[in-house]
Parts: sequence; structure tokens; C-alpha cells
Amino acid sequence: MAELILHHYPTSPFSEKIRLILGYKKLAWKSVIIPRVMPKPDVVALTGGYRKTPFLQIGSHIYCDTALICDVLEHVQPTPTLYPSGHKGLARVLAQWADEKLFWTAMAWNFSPQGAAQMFGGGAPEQWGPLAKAFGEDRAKMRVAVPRMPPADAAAAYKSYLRRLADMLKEQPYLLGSTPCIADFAAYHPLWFTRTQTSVMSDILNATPPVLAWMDRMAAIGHGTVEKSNAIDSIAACARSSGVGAVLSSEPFQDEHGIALGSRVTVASDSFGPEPTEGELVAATRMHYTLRRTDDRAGIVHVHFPRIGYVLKNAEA
Ligand SMILES: N[C@@H](CCC(=O)N[C@@H](CS)C(=O)NCC(=O)O)C(=O)O
Repeated sequence: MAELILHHYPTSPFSEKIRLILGYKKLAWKSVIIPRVMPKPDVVALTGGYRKTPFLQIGSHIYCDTALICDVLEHVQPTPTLYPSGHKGLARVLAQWADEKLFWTAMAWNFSPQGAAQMFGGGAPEQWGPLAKAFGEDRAKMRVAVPRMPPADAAAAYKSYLRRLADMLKEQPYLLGSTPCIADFAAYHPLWFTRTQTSVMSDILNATPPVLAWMDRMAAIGHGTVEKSNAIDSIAACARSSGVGAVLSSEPFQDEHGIALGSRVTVASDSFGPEPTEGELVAATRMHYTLRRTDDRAGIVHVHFPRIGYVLKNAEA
């Protein structure tokens, strides 16, 4: 199989989710560091428009969104599993809650004035410099349907969520049993951001010692075997591996839109990061979409998205 190339940046929480899963499954992977804000021409050469972080490249196939990347990694390396038998539905639902509710609550807390000051070099907002301004403007454009939560409301909700996690960890080392599953990786990454990137805000974790102990166990999993790469090499690898890197089955076709395979379509996130990817619809299964597109530098690229959280439209309509 072609190599796994993760396009990410160190401070990205969703990337930490995938880095740890790569470690849990003892996988070797290549690391390409991408920009935190737009413009991202090398990212868009591969994705065709999608700009969120991270995404996974296997040959000329690009897998967008960590929910789909988790399914792909499960196919690539089925053991240890992310989806424990008997708890598959529960694990996915808990992971979805963590990636959405818990994530946005934690981020509202993390980016309270003190946390933001730590991220952007200290002092008052006027002293933060151009990076902070660019970051704020970039993220504001991405928030299509994500409500803003004032830090005080976020504090109360975050504390409740941490108590709920602590309750699940009272009699077992991981959220759903004796081994980590998709729910642990999804719940961990927003808390990892609090603890490591905005540590001035991390006292909130101290009221729930079982959560801190679980975080230590999660951190100890590590990131697997990493080799540095770069955007230019990964685009070249995509161009020369046309057709290589399909992991998910493209059958059976599940049509919910009246859009036939072969149509020109767009796929875009329904809530955060609305930049669409346009291409030919070559698969729409119960779990994912695949678009085929051609790029001047990357050649023929297959870009995959989960169905949940993404909107499919006919580009010609
Ligand atoms: N649902 C997406 C969320 C990804 C996401 O929001 N990532 C953040 C970084 S952790 C992002 O894309 N921020 C803007 C950027 O990096 O351009 C997933 O699971 O992959």
C-alpha cells in the first residue's frame, strides 16, 4: 500500500486525535506541516477546496475530516480496533458529541482572553501582532453555523462535561472499557489543547483527577513512527500514483439527492470551513462521498468526504 501522509500542524487538536490513533495502531506515517490560515495553495492542490486540518493522503487519494480518516485507518490496520464490538454505536455517538459539543465548548474556554494571550505571545490584544489578527479573521470566515459561546457560559458547560467524563472513568481506565476507542481519541483532543496549548486555562481540569489520569494514559500512546516530508513531495507523490490509495469500497451507491454518479458536484462542510470541493461524483455510499478532479500539479485526485456533516450539491444546477 502507498504510504500514509498526514497533512497537519502541531497545535491542531483534530490533528492530535489522528496522530494518537496512528500511534495506537502502531503505524508509520509521513508528516507534512500545512499553514494554520488561508491561503493554502498546496493544500487546495490536493483537496480541490477543502481547507480544514488535518487530511490524510494515500497515493492519489485524499481523505477529508477526522471521522472519515478514522474509518480509513481502521481499514488499513484493523487491530487494535477503534470501534469495540458491542459498543460501536455508542462509541460513534460519543465521539460525535466530543468532536462537536465538547470541542467548541473547550475552545471557547481555551480562547478566553488569557488563553488567547498565551497563544499569541502574551500581553493585551493590541500587542498580539499580525498573526493573531490574521487568525481571528480567518476563523471568523469559517464559522458558518457555529454559535459563539461567551467564556463564562463555556466554563460552566466545560466543567459539567469534565464531570461526565470523570464519571465514565470511575471504574474503568478508558471511556467505554479497558481499552481506548474512537470516543477516547475524540474526547481527548480538546482537553489536550487546554492542557498543552493554553496551559494558563488548564486549572479547570484539576477538579476531575480521573480525567487527568486518563489524559496521561492517552498521551502515553504516542504518535507512531513519523518521518518528515513536505508539500512539494506529497503533491509529486500524488501526481505519480494515479489510481493508488483507494481504501474504502465505492459500492453500493446510495442516492438520497437524485444526483447520478458521473455528475459534476460540490461537497462542502455544513458548519465550519465552508469552502467547497468540486469534481465528478464517482461514489456515494452510506458513509462517504468520493469526487474525482484533475489538478495541474497533483494530477487526477480522488477526494473523499464523510456524508455526515457535509452537503452534496449539483454543480450544474
Ligand atoms: N470535522 C473536522 C474538524 C476539523 C477542524 O475543525 N480542524 C481545525 C483545526 S484543529 C481547522 O481546520 N482549523 C482551520 C484550519 O486549520 O485551516 C474534522 O473532524 O476533521
